[in-house]
Amino acid sequence: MPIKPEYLKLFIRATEEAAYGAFKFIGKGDKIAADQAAVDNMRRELNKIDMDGKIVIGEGEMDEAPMLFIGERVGTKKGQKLDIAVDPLEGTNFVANNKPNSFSVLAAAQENNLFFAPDTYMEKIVVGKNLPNNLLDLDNTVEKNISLLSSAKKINPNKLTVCILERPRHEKIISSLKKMNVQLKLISDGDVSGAIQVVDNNSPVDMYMGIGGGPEGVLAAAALSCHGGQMQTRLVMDSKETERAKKMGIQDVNKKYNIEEMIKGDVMFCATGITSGDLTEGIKDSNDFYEATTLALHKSENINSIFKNKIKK
Ligand code: VTB
Repeated sequence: MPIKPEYLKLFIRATEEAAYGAFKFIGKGDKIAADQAAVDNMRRELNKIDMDGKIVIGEGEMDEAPMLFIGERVGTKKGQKLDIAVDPLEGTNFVANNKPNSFSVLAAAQENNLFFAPDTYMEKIVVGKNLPNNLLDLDNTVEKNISLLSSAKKINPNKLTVCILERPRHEKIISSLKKMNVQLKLISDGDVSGAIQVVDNNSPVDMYMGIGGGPEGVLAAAALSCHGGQMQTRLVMDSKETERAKKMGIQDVNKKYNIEEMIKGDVMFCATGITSGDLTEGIKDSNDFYEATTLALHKSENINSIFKNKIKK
C-alpha cells in the first residue's frame, strides 16, 4: 500500500518548522543551538501527526541522542505505520556561519522499508537517470567509473562534473579526477544535496562520489529513488562500529547496497531551505511573515514540486 498522499503536507510542515527553528541561529556561530532548535521543532510537529512512526535515521543511537534517536516512536500511533528518516538540520556549519546550502530534511516510507543505517560513514557513488542499470561500482577504479559514465552519456571525461566532499580522505580520488581533467565540484559539507544534484536538470553535476555520513546516504537515496537515479553504497566502519552494526541486525557489514535495497516501495521526501542553496531557497523574512520553500517528492504520486508556505511571525 502506498503512503497516503495527505501525509506530504504534514511532513512539509515538520521540515518547515525545523528550518524555522534553525533560521533564528543563522550566522550566530552556534551550531549546537541551531541543531537543537531544529530537532525540537521537528519532533513537536512529527508527534502531532496521526501515524505510527519509527525513526530509523535520526540524531544518533539512543544512548547518545535524547530526541529523534534511532528507534524512537513518533506520531499519535493512530495512522499508517511508517519508517521516518530525519536530519532536522543538514549543514550545521552552514547555518552557524551563514553560508548557503543548509536545510531541514525528512524521508518517509512504509514500515520496514527504509535502510536502518547506523550512524557511521558510508562510501557512495551516485549517477542520474536514463543510464544502463548498475552502471558503476564502488570497487572499480575511479578511471573505470569515469570511462563507463563517459561512454554511457557520450560525453568526454573533461566535460563531466563530479561532486565530492573536500576532505583529506579523498585526496587520491581527487587527484585521479584531476589527471583525467574532469570538472570538480568540491563541497565543504552537505552531501545529501551534493548527491541529489545528479538528477537536477539545472545542475552540471554528473556524478557524486566519496565517503560521507551513512544517514545522509539514506536521505539522498530517498530523493533519488523518486527520480530514478542510481546509487551504490557501502558502510565504512571501525571495529567498534562494526560490532554495533551487527547488533542492529546488519550481518554482512561489507555489503554493497543499491538504491532498491536502501529504499523499498513508496517514499516521500521533503527538504526545506534554511539558508538558500542548490536544492531550495532559504527562509525569507517578508515583514508580516516568514516564507519557507520546500522541495517535496512523493514517488507513487509522481510529485516533484516546490511548495512555498507562510510561517506566522
Ligand atoms: C558528512 C556529510 C554531511 O557532514 O556526514 C559530513 O554526509 C561530516 O563529514 O552531509 P566529516 O566527518 O568528514 O566532517 C555533512 O557534510 C553535514 O552534515
